[in-house]
Amino acid sequence: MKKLLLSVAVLAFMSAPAFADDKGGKDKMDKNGDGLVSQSEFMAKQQERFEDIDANNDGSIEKSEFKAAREKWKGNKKDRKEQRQKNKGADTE
Ligand SMILES: [Ca+2]
Repeated sequence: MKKLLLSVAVLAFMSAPAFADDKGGKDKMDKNGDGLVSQSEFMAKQQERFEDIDANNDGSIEKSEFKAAREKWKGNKKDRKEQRQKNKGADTE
């Protein structure tokens, strides 16, 4: 049960930012530029995310790796928010 919950949490974590990055997640995943994200394009992105989270490259995500990735993502999200606010301030000056 614990593994199932962790798997669901990992999937939610991996999927959510896919559509929320600063360069438009959908466009970034749409490698062939047809305006659609195919299953293979989507899964390729998820594989990339899995490999990012699996810091020791053992093919499994441990709780500590998940936590570290989550903190990194939170930091990146905060940086993007600050950058947007800076850009917004520069536009109004
Ligand atoms: Ca690992």
